Amino acid sequence: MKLIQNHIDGRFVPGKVEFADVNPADGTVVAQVAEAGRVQVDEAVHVARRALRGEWGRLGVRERAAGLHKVADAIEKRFDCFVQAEVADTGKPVSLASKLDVPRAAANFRVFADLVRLSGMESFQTETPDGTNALNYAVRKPLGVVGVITPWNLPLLLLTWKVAPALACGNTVVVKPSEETPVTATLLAEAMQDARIPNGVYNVVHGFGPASAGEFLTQHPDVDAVTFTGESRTGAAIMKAVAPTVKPVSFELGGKNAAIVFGDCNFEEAVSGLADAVFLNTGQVCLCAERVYVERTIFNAFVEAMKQKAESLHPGWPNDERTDLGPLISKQHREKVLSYYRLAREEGATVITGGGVPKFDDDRDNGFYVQPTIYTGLPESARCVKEEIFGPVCHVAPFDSEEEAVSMANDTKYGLAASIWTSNLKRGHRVAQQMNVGITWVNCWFLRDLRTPFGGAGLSGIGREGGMHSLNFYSELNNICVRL
Ligand code: NAD
Ligand code: 6OH
Repeated sequence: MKLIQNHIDGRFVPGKVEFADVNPADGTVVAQVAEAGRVQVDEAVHVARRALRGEWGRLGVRERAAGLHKVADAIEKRFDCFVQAEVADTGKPVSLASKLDVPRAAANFRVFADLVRLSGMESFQTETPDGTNALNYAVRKPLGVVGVITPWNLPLLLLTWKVAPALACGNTVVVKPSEETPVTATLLAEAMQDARIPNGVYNVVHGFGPASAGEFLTQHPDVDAVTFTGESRTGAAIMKAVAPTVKPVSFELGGKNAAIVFGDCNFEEAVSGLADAVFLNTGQVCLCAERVYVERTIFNAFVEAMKQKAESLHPGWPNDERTDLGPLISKQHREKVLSYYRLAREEGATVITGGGVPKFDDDRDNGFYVQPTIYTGLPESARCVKEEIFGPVCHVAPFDSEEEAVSMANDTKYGLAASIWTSNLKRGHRVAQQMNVGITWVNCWFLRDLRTPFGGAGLSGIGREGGMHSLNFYSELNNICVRL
């Protein structure tokens, strides 16, 4: 059986304990994974610190940027390998991994390589009482060793979204990928070697959160900053862990995102966009819409059209090009999603479609598939309308006025993303500006420009990444004031 190892100082190293990496499509074990203990996490942090003082720390911005482009080249060279690894680990359709996850990983390196090379610095000429003036300018320095902790839903995309800007700014990293999806982070170590990124700059430790590699990394006194994507509750635990050493954090957390569909929308485009927003990656994208508010004039037609979309999805084997709905990530996550399917009924929902588990009569019955599901009829106070489910499911509710729609959409402790569907652009802007979220799409969803701010309000996160926001998080600014 294949062994997925830790990667420390350019070497692949086993662990004392191993755990299984399971294929969610049929429940088979695809590999064993070496769990890093406290000693190995300590070693990874130590070599990452040492690498800061070595060749990597002496490189100029242009050389670092060139190195990151080579990492992108190396990802593209191993494209099929990355796609296959991501498909086996997550169960996501091969079409999705090859259109979204792997191309975005390469793009993450290219965008931040270019951005850091082309970005200038802040400067101010400051007047002094004697008229001699002073010049202020800020220089960027790396934070140091950055701990990167990532989830299982878009494993390589989300890991590289953080690793690329961290390296662009001259840091070294110790990454702890999700225990559910350890392979692409490990493959990335090979791409780093192809690109001749010096040893110790990119290190991987495998394991779980509490009392395992995740916690050992966040608690480590020699880690200078932690960047994390995952559940809001995990973010809270990490905040506690970093508090004693006052590490800066960047958190991209959960959501309970709303979509508002106005009667004047382009109906076909809205239905098709919303079908993506609800079901893409089996609903396991933090930006997915789980609350859909539809103007009453088109409510029945919209629910019927979404039902047809849900029922036309093809929940096949992940490697089948026709598959557009994979399984959930794990047995445990399926239990959670199914518990919400049950709860929705107890809370009085009308089941428009789905609500259960599909039957295949082949090995997929040992996997973690669920039916795409649409509910209506729940009160806004229902737990299924308030809590993140993270599955292929939404609740659709009618509204009668713009104010009512805005008020329902904003009635949440989360604040990640929203989408507005209307052909009245004036209304699109007006409503978008009232959304208490970090990202609002108008007549589209998950359309990304990597230079834009990305992050969430409330329980959905702390800070913004993307473009200059990433460069600002992953560097320490030293303002220099020179008397002229
Ligand atoms: P999770 O929080 O369970 O795990 C994420 C990572 O944190 C894993 O690597 C895990 O091992 C680690 N971890 C868990 N407990 C830890 C601890 N105490 N200390 C240190 N590390 C710990 O999240 P998940 O289930 O993997 O991912 C799904 C969640 O991620 C959803 O809530 C989703 O909304 C969120 N998410 C948010 C974004 C965003 O950009 N806002 C993107 C993707 C996913
Ligand atoms: C959450 O599951 C998706 C996050 C997406 C990004 O962070 C991104 O940069 O597109």
